[in-house]
Amino acid sequence: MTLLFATHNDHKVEELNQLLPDSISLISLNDIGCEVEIEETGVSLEENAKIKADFARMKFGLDCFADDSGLEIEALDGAPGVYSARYGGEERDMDKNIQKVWNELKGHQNTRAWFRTVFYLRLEGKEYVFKGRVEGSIIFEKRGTKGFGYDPIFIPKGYQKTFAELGDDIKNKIGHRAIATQSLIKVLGS
Ligand code: ITT
Repeated sequence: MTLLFATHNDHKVEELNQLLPDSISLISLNDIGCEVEIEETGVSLEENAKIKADFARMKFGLDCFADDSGLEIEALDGAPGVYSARYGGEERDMDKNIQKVWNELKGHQNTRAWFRTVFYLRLEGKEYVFKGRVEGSIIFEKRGTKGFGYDPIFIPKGYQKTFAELGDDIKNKIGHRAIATQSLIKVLGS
């Protein structure tokens, strides 16, 4: 089956393509030439995932799903959270986003953090929500070149390296989207 993934983030598509069986092929908003920036006006990952999936369903009339994810830091009361993509400013610059995390976290002993994702699936008139979460901690330097976003400053619990050092093999086993994808696969029935 072909499923529309309502995202402009090619890193997410690449991750999901590695996780899904060959019988499910994804097309993204970039693949179908949709350049519209969907306004993520929700105050939670759940709301934004729904906004993105509903937009794609209305515009293209296809079964689809969307993901909204974010990094949540305990000492910052869950920030950047739903604002992860724009934490350092509207230009969505990851260097600025990471610098802001470091500025805000400076002086805190507690570096505990987690990534969280919410998938919202619209399939054959039904709606489904799947969630995934991975625990870890923040470091004050960037390490590694794999992955994307906050991966170079996030060390998952039980490891000594960042997601950007560990790469796909580990992230595809323990990552937040990997966990949510297991539930997605069950519903898609493959
Ligand atoms: P779409 O909305 O088009 O799907 P996006 O990049 O804007 O793409 P989100 O709204 O879900 O995605 O924003 C989440 C941000 O959180 C993203 O830009 C990254 O900075 C960060 N993030 C999400 N998942 C991540 C991951 O697995 N590793 C590192 N950072 C991640």
